[in-house]
Amino acid sequence: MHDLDALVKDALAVFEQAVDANALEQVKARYLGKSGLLTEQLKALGKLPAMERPVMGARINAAKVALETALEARREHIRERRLDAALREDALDVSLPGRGIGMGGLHPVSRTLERVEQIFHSLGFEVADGPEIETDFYNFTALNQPENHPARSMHDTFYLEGGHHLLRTHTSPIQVRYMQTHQPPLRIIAPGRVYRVDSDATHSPMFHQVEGLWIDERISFADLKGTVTEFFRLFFERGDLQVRFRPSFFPFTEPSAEIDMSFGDGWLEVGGCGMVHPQVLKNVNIDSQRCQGFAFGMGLDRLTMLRYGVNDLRLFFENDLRFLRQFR
Ligand code: 2NL
Repeated sequence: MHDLDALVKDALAVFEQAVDANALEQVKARYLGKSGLLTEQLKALGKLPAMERPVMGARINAAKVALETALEARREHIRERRLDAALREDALDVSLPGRGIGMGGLHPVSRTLERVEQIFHSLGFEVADGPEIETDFYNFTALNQPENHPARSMHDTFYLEGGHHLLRTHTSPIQVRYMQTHQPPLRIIAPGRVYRVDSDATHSPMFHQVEGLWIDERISFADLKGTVTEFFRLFFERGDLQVRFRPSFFPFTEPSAEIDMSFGDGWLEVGGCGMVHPQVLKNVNIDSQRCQGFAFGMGLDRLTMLRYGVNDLRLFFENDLRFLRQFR
């Protein structure tokens, strides 16, 4: 008798200790399993005198019901605890502020390009485009560049495998293609990436250029000076900016000049220009007796450095957000 009460009391305590479903089924077997403690009591019933059996049987059954009730209660408790834990795990605090979508911005060189396009558009120029991979003809031959010119060497120009194609070294080929498909009057700028074998603080193997071209029946060097001067005054927002044209040489223009602008006490070279060489016009089937015009070229990266006071060209191509964010 006493034995049975103690057994029930023990079992209830042990069930309470079980922390998960597995542990609970293990301890259940210890009492209610095939050779569990309570099962053994039932088996022993047969050995009791017949008179004692009904009373003892009823008591054992009551103990069994008590254990099963306690087991079910504990199972339910464990289930609830598991659900609570899962809910807590997945909980999200809907009151937290969102992470936000990072605001992008234009690269400083892109900002310069947009500004250059806007200014030249106000002066009546269209924007032309073309491939970065070019042939020898469009990059050099059409531009009156002699076969043995040093710019054509592998030391200065990136040639593709096979040697038939190259990465354009200036945006002039855009203008050559445009002249092949359009007759004067034509007035375009040709901006884009260009490539040269060169790399230091002031030279990147890839950089950006914008060239311009205006061809009609009587476009003169005076038009060149007026257009280029007006561009630099608008770009740097200085109506008193001085621009000077210093004699120079390019195979594709005659006469040719370097473009300098006033900067502090001195001058800064900001581009090159000239009257388009008659041979270049002949190469694209424009009548050089009837038409003439000017061309110019300048570096977009250089313009950007001057406008924002950046002293190392490489900063534009390292994609360091601490640098780029300053231009938003
Ligand atoms: C410079 C010099 C220049 C040109 C580019 C050009 C284009 C054609 C015909 C004739 Cl299709 N000329 N372009 C002319 C003179 C100078 O660029 O210092 N660029 C950064």
